[in-house]
Amino acid sequence: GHRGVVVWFTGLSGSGKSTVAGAVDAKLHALGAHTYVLDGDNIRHGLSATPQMLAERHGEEFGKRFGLGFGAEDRTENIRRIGSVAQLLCDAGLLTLTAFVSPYRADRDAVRAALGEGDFVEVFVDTPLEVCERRDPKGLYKKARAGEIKGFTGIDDPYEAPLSPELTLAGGDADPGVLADRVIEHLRSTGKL
Ligand code: GGZ
Repeated sequence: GHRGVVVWFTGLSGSGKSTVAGAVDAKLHALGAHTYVLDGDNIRHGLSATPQMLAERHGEEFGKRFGLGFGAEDRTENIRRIGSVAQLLCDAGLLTLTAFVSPYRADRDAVRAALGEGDFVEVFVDTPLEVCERRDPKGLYKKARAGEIKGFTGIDDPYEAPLSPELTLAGGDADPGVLADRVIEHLRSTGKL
């Protein structure tokens, strides 16, 4: 048995955050741990839906007020909402994994402060931009280079790497399963598992 903890993956788009978080989730599940993964797939369609998505359901004005895009304030609010949900899941005793770019150090540090040291494990998925751009699973880097997407992290928007993450994974050409094992080993060695 374990108490709740938040394992917070941060890194560029295409760095492998979601893949590694998913692999950790599967392995921990097999060990009988109670886990939950928050990522773009379940958050940016719901809690942090886009202005356009909300406009369709509730009108233009509503979409503008509560929808979130990728501007600096929107990203900060996205991370605040996710941090808050992660804290609730953690309080409920779940081993919570989050996979968001979360490019701003201050936003991640605010989540750390809210959770308290010990309950927040920051994992920097340190994959070189060239590798992320070569992978380009959704073709977003290509669009960003072409100027079709403005403010794309790593291209024309900043990414502030963690200064002292609990764990750094060199995500360049490593197997996601091997990286997942390193996360699990960290949780074990620090008594969180
Ligand atoms: C960065 C963007 C952008 C911009 C859309 N910048 O590879 P993906 O597709 O699945 O990961 C990226 C995801 C980033 O959403 P997050 O909620 O993780 O971002 S943040 O923590 O900054 O709030 C990418 C896609 O959404 N995407 N536009 N401009 N990534």
